[in-house]
Amino acid sequence: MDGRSGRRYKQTFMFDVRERPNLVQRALLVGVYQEKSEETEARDLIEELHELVTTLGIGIVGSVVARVPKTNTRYLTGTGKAREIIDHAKELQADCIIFDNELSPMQQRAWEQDSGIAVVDRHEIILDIFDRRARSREARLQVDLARMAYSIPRLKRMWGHLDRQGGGGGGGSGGASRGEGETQLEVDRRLARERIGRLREELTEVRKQRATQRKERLKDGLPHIAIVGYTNAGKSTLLNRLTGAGVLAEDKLFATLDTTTRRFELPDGQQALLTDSVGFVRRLPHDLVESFKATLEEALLADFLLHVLDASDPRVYRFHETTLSVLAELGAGDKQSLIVLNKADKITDPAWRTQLERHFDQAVFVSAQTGEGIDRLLARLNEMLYDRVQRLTLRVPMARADVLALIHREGKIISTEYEGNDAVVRAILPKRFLLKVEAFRIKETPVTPSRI
Ligand SMILES: Nc1nc2c(ncn2[C@@H]2O[C@H](COP(=O)(O)OP(=O)(O)OP(=O)(O)O)[C@@H](O)[C@H]2O)c(=O)[nH]1
Ligand SMILES: [Mg+2]
Repeated sequence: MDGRSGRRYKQTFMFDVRERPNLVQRALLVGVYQEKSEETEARDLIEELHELVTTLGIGIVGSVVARVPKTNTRYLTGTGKAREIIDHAKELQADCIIFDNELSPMQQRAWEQDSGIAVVDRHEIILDIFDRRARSREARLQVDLARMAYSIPRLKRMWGHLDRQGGGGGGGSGGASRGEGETQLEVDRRLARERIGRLREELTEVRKQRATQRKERLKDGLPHIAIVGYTNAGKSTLLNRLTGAGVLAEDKLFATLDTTTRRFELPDGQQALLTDSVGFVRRLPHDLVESFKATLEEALLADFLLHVLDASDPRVYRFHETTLSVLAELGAGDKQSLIVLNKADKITDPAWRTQLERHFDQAVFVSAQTGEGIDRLLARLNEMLYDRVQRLTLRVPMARADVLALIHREGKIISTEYEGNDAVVRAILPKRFLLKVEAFRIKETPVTPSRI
């Protein structure tokens, strides 16, 4: 019974491109800005919205970027501009207007009433993309929660929309059907709130499991590196390249909505953990950031970040800034990080490479796809984690197989010589194991990272 009512929701709850792919096919994109200085930004954002909308398989028939010196509560734009945009949409036979700006539920309703077609905003488009991509239980719950939070204040609009669709033939009974709609609306709001409560409970459970896994990992004391970056930068491909994890990597926005952590080994033999997670985009809806906070927070818990950028894309500086601002929003703005300029194999213009080298002077160029530059990246990681290891010489009696095994397992052996019943081992060992081998230490040789 319960499951069935859940499904009914899914079908009627919100403007749902996923369930009704033929509902909209011809979208007009609209972006408005207030100050003259915001024009370039507004055009960039429309370009990004273009990509997001295309991801959903919706065709785009045109786009409007307009300056609106004073915002208006009813439409966001002034009445004249709204009329103009609606006329333009009609001319283009658009069946949907998609706003880059966030519309309040009231504004959305006003636009829909006046244009007679569906009107949505960037927020809803991103929610729909996340909805399509969510696979794991946690991602599913998080997306559902964000959708619910978005939908509650908009329920009226949705029912209005359906009423209009259903009631096309019986024009005279407007008053009665509105009364019915209102009752239905109340029921729906209550059900939606109950569902939010259930989703939160389930999420708490799922997160408990994750916290346990994290605790297990922390026990090992391994350094933890998180990969962050704009969506489609190549984060998952890099994780796969470094750790051999078989994470899905695709030429799609938001291919990854989950967190994957794998162990890998650095050239000096020390092990580290690497986490891949959700990509960022500009104006990531607040509800999504809220409900994905637990996933995104993996980045906060890492020792440092690998900030991956698609270096072959002319928008790379913007991608960089977007990621920095999302990190700041999450409270990870000041975390130590290393910039990885990925997709170096796709850079054809040497001047572009030089420009990037100047701009990101500490960055490492790599191609996660071909493996180019990966050695350099690993060497840099080694340097960054240098203070976590110790080079030492140990004299270990052969009978202490446990100690020899520990060095083998956790560190890197540089040489072994046998003297009587002892093994004299020169090795690099993570500092957290020093206590265990202290009794066998004979001398230390300091070493600079470059000699590792
Ligand atoms: N040419 C080239 N393509 C790459 C490289 N790295 C990744 N790609 C491609 O870029 C696309 C996106 O890669 P992903 O690894 O899925 O990117 P992501 O950053 O994990 O993306 P999201 O999970 O969507 O945020 C895929 O088609 C990859 O094959 C690279 O070094 N060179
Ligand atoms: Mg990914």
